[in-house]
Amino acid sequence: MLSRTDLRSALPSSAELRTTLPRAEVDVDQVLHRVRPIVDDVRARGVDAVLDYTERFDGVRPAAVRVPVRELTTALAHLDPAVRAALEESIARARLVHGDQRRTDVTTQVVPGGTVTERWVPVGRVGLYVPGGLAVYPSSVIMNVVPAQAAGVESLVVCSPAQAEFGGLPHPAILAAAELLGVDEVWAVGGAQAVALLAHGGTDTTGAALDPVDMVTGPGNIYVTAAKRLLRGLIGIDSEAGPTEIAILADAGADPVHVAADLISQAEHDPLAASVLVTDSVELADAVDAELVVQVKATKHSERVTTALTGPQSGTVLVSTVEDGLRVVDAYAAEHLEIQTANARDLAGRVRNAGAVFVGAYAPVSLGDYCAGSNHVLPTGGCARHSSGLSVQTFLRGIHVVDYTEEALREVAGHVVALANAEDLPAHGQAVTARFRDDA
Ligand code: HSO
Ligand code: ZN
Repeated sequence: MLSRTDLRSALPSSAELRTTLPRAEVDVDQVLHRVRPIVDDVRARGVDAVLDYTERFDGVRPAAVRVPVRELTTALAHLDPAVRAALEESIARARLVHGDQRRTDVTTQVVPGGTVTERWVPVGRVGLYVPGGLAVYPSSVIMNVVPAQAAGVESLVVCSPAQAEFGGLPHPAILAAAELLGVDEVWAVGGAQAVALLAHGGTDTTGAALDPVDMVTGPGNIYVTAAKRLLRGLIGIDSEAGPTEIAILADAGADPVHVAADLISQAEHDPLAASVLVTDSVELADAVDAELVVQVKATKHSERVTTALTGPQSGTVLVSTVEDGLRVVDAYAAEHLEIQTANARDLAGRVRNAGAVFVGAYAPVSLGDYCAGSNHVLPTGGCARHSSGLSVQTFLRGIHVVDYTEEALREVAGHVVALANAEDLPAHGQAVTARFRDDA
């Protein structure tokens, strides 16, 4: 079922691997020209423009875009108790992990009387985007809100598309999750228009104000990503989210039933999702293929899964050793990487590039999606080579506080002047010497 790339005779270099390995092509640039007018229109016309786009794209024109707080309470009251319990467990585990990520301010004494303190200050106001689309993601509300709250972000607003079948409100599970997390500002808006509204602010038909945010995080479709790209700078963003990816590094000892199930689990998100198996065992590759045929037939979203698994972004990569496999998955830099080999823990400790690593037979990606405590908003498209998933750090800025006494400045003045002159910026040096004019 999966196409095969055979790298057993020779392993390409990392740079070559990046272009050899299956990967989805998502060209955000190609939709920028359609998204720019939407962003401009929302800046000019605010909520009126938002309502026009919501009507056009989501097929509903809500009476108000700001969701009344009572709708959040109602949604939680009607939530299936089993789902509520699961969300609560997910929140508790995520709070444990993200609570441990908090930073402390560090003061370094550079010289006697001269210190630099790095102060970690949370972003003031953050907009969290929760997509609609093929699935509903209350779990993503958790994965965005928990690190922001743990960082100390004071003001949080959630945006999620208005849904015609819920009378223009976002999906009730999203509202219930916001309520569970203590977020009471939710706006029923999705797509590029949501990012534009968050960035520029606006006033609802009811008079409710959406204050502009400093940062927008959370995954979305290509239009949301394009809007984030256009507005980056005015607002901070997390990394641009592409379709989800799973890579599994497995040897002959892996269970093909588990491997197939995990490949399918992420393929279920999106016809463009990538499922990649890297193995040194042809027997395992064959067994996984056979198992995929059986499991895909039985799975609910069989059509979507088949498209994803047979697309050019998915496939099996055959390598001659697990060590070569490690090089392959490092070059691929998957959003999610499972290691199902002997010594999985050891290998996991040596991985350089992955959004998150899942160790051994009992840590499937879907555990991480919901209930491991880890974050599931992770870098895709190879961005794991340079970026991390959402964490407390995403929502903090380190501010250097420079504190020098007269003596400490005097001691280094000559060096400042020398560097200033070398850069032909003598006024820089004079700003220091002006303080010591009376010195001989
Ligand atoms: N696997 C997705 C997250 C998710 N899965 C949400 C289920 N719900 C991207 O990491
Ligand atoms: Zn998932």
